[in-house]
Amino acid sequence: MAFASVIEDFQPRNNSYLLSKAEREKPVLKSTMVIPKKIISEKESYGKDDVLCYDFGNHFVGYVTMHISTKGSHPDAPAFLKLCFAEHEQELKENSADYRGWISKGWIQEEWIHIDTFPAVVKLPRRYAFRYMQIEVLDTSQKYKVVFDKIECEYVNAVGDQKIEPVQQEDELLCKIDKVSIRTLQNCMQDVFEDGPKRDRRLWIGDLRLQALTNYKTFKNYQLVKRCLYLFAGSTFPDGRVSANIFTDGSVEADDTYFYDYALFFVPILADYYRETKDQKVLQDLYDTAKEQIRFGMERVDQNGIVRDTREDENAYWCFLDWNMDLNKQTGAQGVLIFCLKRMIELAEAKKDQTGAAYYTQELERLTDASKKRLFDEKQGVFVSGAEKQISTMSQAWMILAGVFDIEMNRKILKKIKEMGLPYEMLSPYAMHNYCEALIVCGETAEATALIKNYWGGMILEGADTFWEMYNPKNPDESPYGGKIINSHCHAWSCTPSYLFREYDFTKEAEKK
Ligand code: RAM
Repeated sequence: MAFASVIEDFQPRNNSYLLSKAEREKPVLKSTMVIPKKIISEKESYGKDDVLCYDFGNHFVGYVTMHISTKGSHPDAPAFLKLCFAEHEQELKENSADYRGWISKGWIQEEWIHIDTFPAVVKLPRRYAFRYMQIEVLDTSQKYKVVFDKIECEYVNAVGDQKIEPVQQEDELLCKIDKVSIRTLQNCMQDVFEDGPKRDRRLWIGDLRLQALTNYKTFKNYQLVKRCLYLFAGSTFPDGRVSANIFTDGSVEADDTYFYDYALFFVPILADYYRETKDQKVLQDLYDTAKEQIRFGMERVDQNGIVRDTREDENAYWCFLDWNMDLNKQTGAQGVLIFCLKRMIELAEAKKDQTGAAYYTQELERLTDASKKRLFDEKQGVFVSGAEKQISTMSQAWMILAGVFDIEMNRKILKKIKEMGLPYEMLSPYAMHNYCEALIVCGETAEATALIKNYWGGMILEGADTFWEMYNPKNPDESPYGGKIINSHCHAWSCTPSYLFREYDFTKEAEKK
């Protein structure tokens, strides 16, 4: 399994003007020193086969330094240590040697190190995302043991100790969910909005859309969003398509992965940024990139006004939507395109591009009508997707978010899909967010609240300090990669409860009844 076949000799198209603007917005990271809250061990000095674990009491991202001395005779051999960093306690119980998944085991946060000279100050070169740090002493010698005098971590992120007003919620669990959401977002705000500070530690555009929205309601760090927009526009596929993610380690380079929905999200991200800032210069610089993404999106629309389904040369991830491999993406993709066309009209109007606005409005109508006519199954009262006419929750969610029907009809669709037992399980907080927002725009805030308490609250019950990239309450071992040890437990696309609580009026439904 992989997202896409590797494109040989892929050369991203880099635009030095846009990339220099991205560089200008690069944040200076704020840092604080933190030390463990407790140590799980009773000993003072450690020799062969001893294990100890530090609990930092919360999730941190940063650089660890160990101050180590010795006890006994003069060290006559190096100390040999194995270090494991875990975001969640459960990770410490897993054995990395058993991992056989399809993405690199290089992401597993563990090190084997030798220390030759004492006393030693060992500053580990890698940045870790963790709460727990376990040290296994593989060996010292019969003549000496090691003493860990001090372990400390330089905690880094783009926002530092900026305090966020807690959301007005009486409910204790909802307050906790809000706090954990904010911590999740904060720890992912580094040089760029990272998807997860353990993995992949880079800028993904589907994640960015939700991070930016939550950021506007909390940290209000416009500079970082601006930087990320310029990065996506500044390094693209050679034909101008926006890549699903960007590497910023060393030189800036677009990855050779294209997702239909992700590229289109450039449009709402720019439109949201413009709504927030009214920054004309950014609009001027990035309008054409947004236009291009709609053009590529429209290229896939057939003469009947419907986005074409998976082609022979593509796998299930031509469009992302969620990690559920069985999901047919056609109708979801159509919903995303309509959703983005609406936002493109907004951009065209802001840019005073009348011809553009007229064209997008006409296409919006064509695609909306076609969706009603060809993708909606009157008999069953829901949208269907693909040749197999698959009925999935994600298809309904995106058609609702796209506003293909009015609110009354959308409520009926929601009712139907619930009666059907929400087919094609949502596996990620990302998909769950989109379903949740669909409920809210239909006025079902009580139900959305219950879902947030159940789903995000479920992670808290399982000990989350930050929210995860993947959570399936029915299958705790769920991993899209073929091994849970590689999953990220601080993943920004799961931070959206803090956005939803502040964007929508959760008392509305109660009043209506
Ligand atoms: C994962 C990343 C990211 C997501 C993509 C689809 O590998 O962690 O969060 O956007 O896949």
